[in-house]
Amino acid sequence: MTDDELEEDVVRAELTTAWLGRPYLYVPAIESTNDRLKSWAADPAYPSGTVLLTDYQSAGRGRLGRRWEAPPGTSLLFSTLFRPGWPARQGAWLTMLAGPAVAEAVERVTGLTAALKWPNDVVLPVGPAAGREWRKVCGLLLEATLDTDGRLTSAVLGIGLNVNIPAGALPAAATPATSLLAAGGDFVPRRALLIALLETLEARYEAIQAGWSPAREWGERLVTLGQRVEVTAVGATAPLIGLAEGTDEWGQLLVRDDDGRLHAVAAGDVTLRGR
Ligand code: BT5
Repeated sequence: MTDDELEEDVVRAELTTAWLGRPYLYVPAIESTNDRLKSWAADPAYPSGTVLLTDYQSAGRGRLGRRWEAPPGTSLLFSTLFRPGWPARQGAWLTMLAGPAVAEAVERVTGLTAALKWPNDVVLPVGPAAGREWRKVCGLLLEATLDTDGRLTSAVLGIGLNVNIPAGALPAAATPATSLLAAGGDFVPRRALLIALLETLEARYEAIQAGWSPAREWGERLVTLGQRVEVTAVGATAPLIGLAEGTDEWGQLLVRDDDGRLHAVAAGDVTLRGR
């Protein structure tokens, strides 16, 4: 048994959480953990907190029909089922709690510094403080189902975290990719990282249930804020260029364009254009 194995018996033996990852389900390979867990979401036999993890996805997905690529056995690729019952717009909070949870687990286990890029990336710094670049180490994919009252009956949160992908095997991507191995130089035991991540996720979800908002912690980790950005909003015809001034309670990015108008962007892609 190595500390990199993610099979059910070894993970269950070390799991420290109360309900997140219970059950914890592992398959060696699958099309997409999000797709499979979504197909199970209507079945009440799968409780809130169910985790499905794999070592390889043949059809891993990003947002908007994009692909998520990772060589077998190199990453954390998993999805978690939640049954929040929250109002629809609060759904963004699942992404907003997951970003800081991933960043904290990465920092705790590897000692690296992690940050967030709006709306759904975890990034690592490259290069000196002046002229620093950010590379994507993790992507989040949230897919929710609403009931007729507009409440979130179920939500599947997918996490793809590049752990031990060698620098030469990183996928070519719009936001340049990195892995914990490529950034830190050391092989990272995936099981310790997974256990830490399930803990940080559970703690934040429970804090929300107790009345906490993830907006502030999330906003504080966003490298996007204070930057000149080009935002391609979902459904928009032309990109919006301006200063990313802040975010609101529901995760929308507030961008001041060059005419001084403030725009709230709910979903889209951002390119950082420097200060
Ligand atoms: C995301 O989408 O970043 C969400 C990724 C979610 C993946 C997880 S893995 C477990 C679960 N099951 C699934 O099927 N998916 C979830 P988006 O922001 O659209 O970014 C996608 C883009 O990131 C792609 O178009 C590539 O440019 C780039 N990309 C692909 N693989 C990557 C990787 N391993 N590391 C960094 N960037 C990558």
